[in-house]
Amino acid sequence: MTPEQRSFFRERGYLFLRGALTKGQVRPIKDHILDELKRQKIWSSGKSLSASVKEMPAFQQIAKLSGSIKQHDLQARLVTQDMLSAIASLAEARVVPAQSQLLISLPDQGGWTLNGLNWHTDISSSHPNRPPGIQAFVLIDDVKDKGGATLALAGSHLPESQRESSRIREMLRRCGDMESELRSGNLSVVEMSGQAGDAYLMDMRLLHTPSINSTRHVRMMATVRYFLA
Ligand SMILES: O=C(O)CCC(=O)C(=O)O
Repeated sequence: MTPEQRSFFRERGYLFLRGALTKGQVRPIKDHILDELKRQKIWSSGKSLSASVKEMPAFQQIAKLSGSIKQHDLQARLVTQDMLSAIASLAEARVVPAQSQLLISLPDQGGWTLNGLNWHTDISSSHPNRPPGIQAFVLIDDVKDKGGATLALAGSHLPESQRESSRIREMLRRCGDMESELRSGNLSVVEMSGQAGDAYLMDMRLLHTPSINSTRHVRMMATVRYFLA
């Protein structure tokens, strides 16, 4: 980890790691997801096989798919020794692994929007000046912009933003002139798109949300959370 990467992470609350895993490392996970979508009669060869799953509201669909498709040894497959060292170095503390899960959305969930998303943090932070944990998001397949990648609000981990957290969430819900409001608060929306094998490391104080997959491709990502020991 370079000093620049460490200071970027401290300031923005996330770090992009291009090619953290090779395509060969993520390919078996992609194949498993596609096999399971077919076996469970949900989606195959570019077609939806289940009207009930297809018609679910976008975020309910993600929860349903992520709950019904399990990958054995997901954490060991996703987190290389290099990634683990990067996480420990950014945390500046010992970390322990917590939950890991697949994040899957079907294609064509509707028009992409920043309206009505579900911005949240997963755990509350007992200490405003250090992350309670670091969450890794790994792209199992290429995810294009507007392809349902997780969105994070860079800068929202800083103590001044945390104090303003309810105002920021309200602003994100209203989605008025959001860009200029975000800029004035030194905040920016990061879309975790990229190519298979890319990864994002995120300070768990950052507000984040699932997003709408407006593309014709299944969104396949996976996540592992690490808590500070
Ligand atoms: O991309 C998604 O589906 C949401 C991910 C999320 O909110 C989480 O893992 O905490």
